[in-house]
Amino acid sequence: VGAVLTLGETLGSFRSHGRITAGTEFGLAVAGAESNVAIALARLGHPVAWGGRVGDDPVGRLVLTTLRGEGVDVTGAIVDQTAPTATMVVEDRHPLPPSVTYYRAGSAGSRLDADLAARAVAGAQPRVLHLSGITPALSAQAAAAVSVAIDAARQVRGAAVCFDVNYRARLWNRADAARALTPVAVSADIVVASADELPLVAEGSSTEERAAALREAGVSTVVVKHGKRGAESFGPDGHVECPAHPVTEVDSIGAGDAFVGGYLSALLDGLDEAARLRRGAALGALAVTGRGDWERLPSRAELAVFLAGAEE
Ligand code: CKP
Ligand code: MG
Repeated sequence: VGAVLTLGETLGSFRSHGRITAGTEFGLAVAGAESNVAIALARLGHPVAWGGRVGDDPVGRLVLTTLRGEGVDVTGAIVDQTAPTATMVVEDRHPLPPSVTYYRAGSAGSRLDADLAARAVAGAQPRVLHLSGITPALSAQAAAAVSVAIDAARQVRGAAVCFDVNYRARLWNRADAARALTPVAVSADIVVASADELPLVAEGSSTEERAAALREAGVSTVVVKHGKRGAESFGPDGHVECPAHPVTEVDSIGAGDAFVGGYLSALLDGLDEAARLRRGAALGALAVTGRGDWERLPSRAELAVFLAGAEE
C-alpha cells in the first residue's frame, strides 16, 4: 500500500543559458507538476508512486531513471512505442520572467488513458491520489483518465483525492478549463488553487465565498495559495492562514507543486491544518531559491534545519 499516487505528464525541460540565439546552450531537466509533487514527498520519506506515459526515447528514459533515482515508484508508468516524450523550452530572459514553450501536442504523456489510471489506483491503493488540472487539458482520453482515477480512488477505503487546479493558459482558455475542471474539483476532497485559479472552479465574488461554495459541494478542504503573501485554507479546522517564508526568489516554477508536496507530507504525518500549510510554505520557499522545479527540495533533515533557521 503506497501513501500517495500521482498521475500526469512528465516532460523534458530544456532550460536555456541566457537568451536563445544560434549556439545557446541548454540544461536538460525533468519537469511535470505531478512528478514534482511525487519527488517532494519521496525526499521527505513517504512512499509515493507516479503513473503516466513516456516515449521510447532518451528524454523518456531520463524521466524514468530520474524518478526512480529519487525513490518514486514508476511501475505504473508505460513506455509508448509510437509517441514521443513531451518537452518544454524555458528561455532565461533574466531579469524578465522566463518564457515557456511547450512541445506536447500528440505526446506520449497526452495519451494517458483510463486503463492506466484504473490499474495504477488499484495497484497502489493510495491514501492520497493527487491530480492536477493540467492533465484534462492534454487530450480527451487524459481527461477521462482523471475521472476514472477519481472513481477508482473512491473504491479504496480511506483514500483522499487532492486536486491542484494548475491552470495553463498555453494549453486552453479559461472558459474551457472552467467547464472541464469544475466537475473534477467538486469531486475532490482537497482542492488547491492560487487565488486567480479559484474562480475557474467555484462561483462567488470573494475567495471566502468560492471556498464556501466548494465546501458545500462536498470538498472537505480548500487551500488557496497567495505566493509571496502565504496561503490560507478553509476546512474542518475553519479558516487557517500561514505567511510565506521570506527568501530570495530565483525561479518560481515548481513552487506550487513543492507547496502541495509539503502540505500532503504533513497530512500523511497526521499534523493539523496549520502545520500542513507551514510545511507547504517551507517547501514552496525552498523550491524558488534555485533553478529547476524540484532540485532544491529538502530531505527531512534539511527541512528541520531550514525551519530551525526560520524561527531565529
Ligand atoms: O504550478 P507549478 O509552477 O508548481 O508547476 C510547474 C510544472 O507541469 C512544471 O514542472 C511544468 O512542467 C508543468 O507545471 C506544466 O506542465 O506547466
Ligand atoms: Mg501550480
